[in-house]
Amino acid sequence: MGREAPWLPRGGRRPFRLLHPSDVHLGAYDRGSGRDSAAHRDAVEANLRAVIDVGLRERVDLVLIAGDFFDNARVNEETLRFAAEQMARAEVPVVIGPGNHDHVGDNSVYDRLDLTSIAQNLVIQRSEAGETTTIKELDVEVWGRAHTERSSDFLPLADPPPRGDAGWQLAIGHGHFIHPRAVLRHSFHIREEELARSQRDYVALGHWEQLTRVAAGPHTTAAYSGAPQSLAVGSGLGGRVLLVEFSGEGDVGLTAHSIEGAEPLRHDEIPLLAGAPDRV
Ligand SMILES: [Mn+2]
Repeated sequence: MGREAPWLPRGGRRPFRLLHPSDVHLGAYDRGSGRDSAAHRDAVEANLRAVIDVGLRERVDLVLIAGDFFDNARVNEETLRFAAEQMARAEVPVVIGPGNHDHVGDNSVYDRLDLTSIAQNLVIQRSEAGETTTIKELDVEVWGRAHTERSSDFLPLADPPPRGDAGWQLAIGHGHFIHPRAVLRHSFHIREEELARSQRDYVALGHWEQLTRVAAGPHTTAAYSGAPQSLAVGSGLGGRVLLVEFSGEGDVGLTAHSIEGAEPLRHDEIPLLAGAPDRV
């Protein structure tokens, strides 16, 4: 925060507020999933409603969903419709960066129903090579690579293009941040050096259940929101969604809101994981 990145545009930038959830896993308990449970299904749906409620209450301007929004490609059609209705309820642009559970390509959950016909504010990023979504009225561009599940060595943050024309440059990454105790056999590596080189102001991360900031060089902020419903709830670090405030001076500040009414965690209260440049 309060840093002068060399790439910052001169003069002020347009302030805005972002909601960043990930790993909702909608439909994880649908009929036919092998985990059929009406009670769990209701809980997952309530989680998404609660996430959108935070966005409405906090008057966010944009929502970025950092992957694993759906649990699998066989979720019930009612789940697809429910998801689209909730996106529409957000009433601001919503960008989904597909993760490994809700990948694009062959047998994609996103090819079953045109969610954007119900939620006209929704953009689904579908390119494995990466694509940029422009939200002109906010002076924001969002870059991300979609998972296809074709290769386990997919690198979500590899080779982002240079910063574009918009004042705010964001990215979405769904993968496994490499830290000093990281398990390297896990797929979809994301490294501190890649985050720093990306020259993005903020990188919305997904794939982990637990809320954490990660090291991303001196000029980039990057964080996992964690899952709204998490095995880590008892730690106080699950059950969260991130509010990201971008100031006119170029600052990026996080607040982790609870979807269960616990106290919000301010930026510096959110744990920060170091990178591990020597681990290969
Ligand atoms: Mn994942």
